[in-house]
Amino acid sequence: MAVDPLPSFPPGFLWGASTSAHQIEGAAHLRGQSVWDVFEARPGAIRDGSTAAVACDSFHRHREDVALLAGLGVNAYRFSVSWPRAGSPGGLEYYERLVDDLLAAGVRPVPTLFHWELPAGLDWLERDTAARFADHVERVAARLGDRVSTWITLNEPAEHTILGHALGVHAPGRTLMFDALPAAHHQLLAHGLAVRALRAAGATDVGIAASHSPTWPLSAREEDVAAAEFYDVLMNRTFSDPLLLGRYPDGLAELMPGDVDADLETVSERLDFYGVNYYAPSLVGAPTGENSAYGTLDVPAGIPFSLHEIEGRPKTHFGWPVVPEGLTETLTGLRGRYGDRLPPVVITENGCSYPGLDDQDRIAFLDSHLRALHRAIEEGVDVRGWFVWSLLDNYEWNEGYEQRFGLVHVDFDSPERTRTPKASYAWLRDVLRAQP
Ligand code: IFM
Repeated sequence: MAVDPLPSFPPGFLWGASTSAHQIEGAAHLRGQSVWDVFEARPGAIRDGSTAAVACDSFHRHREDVALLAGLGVNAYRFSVSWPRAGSPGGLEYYERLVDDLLAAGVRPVPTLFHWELPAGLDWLERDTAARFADHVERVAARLGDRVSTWITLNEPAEHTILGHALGVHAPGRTLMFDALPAAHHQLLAHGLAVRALRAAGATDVGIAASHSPTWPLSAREEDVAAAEFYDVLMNRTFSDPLLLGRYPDGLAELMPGDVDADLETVSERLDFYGVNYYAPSLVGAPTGENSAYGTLDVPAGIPFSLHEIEGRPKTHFGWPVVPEGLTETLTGLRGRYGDRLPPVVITENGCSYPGLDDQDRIAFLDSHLRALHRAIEEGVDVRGWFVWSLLDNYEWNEGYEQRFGLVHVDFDSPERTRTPKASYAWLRDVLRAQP
């Protein structure tokens, strides 16, 4: 464990913890179905065969979660509003109770309006889904807007597009490969419409949570560099360029549906902050003709790149390499590429999966990443906050309950879903107490 105290972060820094609705709420019988409920019923879709029907049961136990946040000493909580729940009787009341309890505990609520649980029957390949999302956002903002100032539109449209629509390992389980791109465009359009709807409802602090993985070429060989560039475009810039520059990387606009130029004006509505989810860099080479792997994800042969293990680094339980300087690189890279078009940044997710209550590996991970974040600030990147992923062990999508990202252990075998703070919880609490 590191012993040097962490450097001080700027005054007013947001210190938060993140979760998402489908991963923690449970109470599936009290909301409409989402594409994830449908996907989880497919044999073999979820590694441990589980579902999120109960998960951490936060729907019934959110007061315990709020008490844990208060005890941790964070000043913000990023949760998500489930679209199917918000459209079900009693759904918005649940989020009102959560927001009221957070405010009473001195914790800023930071809701995300879409974290992958699309209502069953809707489809991101359809343009109309973007307008339906804007309606959902309007309804939620009308109900919570008097108490919520900071909003996140979408979580990781890249992962939802690629894992869910191109590779089929996430819901809705489509394997469309490059034909999945319209799902990206419609999510981006939905984001832009949501920004407008939130501003019309009086919101003044609106952002998105986008995943970013610095892409390292396997070698200096031309074909590896070209494959890495392709991967960077696909995973990062297909989303960040339209959001921040109002245009797609070369060659992509032609593949998108509709009046793309007009849509891009909506997509690139000014943001108050840009949320970055950072986990690890990607080492990318020319295609090998074989399947390749990133952690536990198989990437099929036949796509124009291959993914490679980053050697010589510790790995999380998920198999992801621990590379804190990748966070500094991500942030300085974003500033370099987007310059003044990059709004202040908030790290909306950063964390790791490890088993056990005495999670010294997680402490080392978080310590090194906070130092890397501070280096980016010293190098001039305007970073306003950091949210750990995650407050609780939770339902890790197609991995089920096997990957534990929480500062707080959840006993998924107990009817009470007993919560037990891990060593990392006490560590982060002490770090936050020492901040100015
Ligand atoms: O659990 C997920 C989260 O829902 C989105 N970002 C990555 C996390 C870890 O895989």
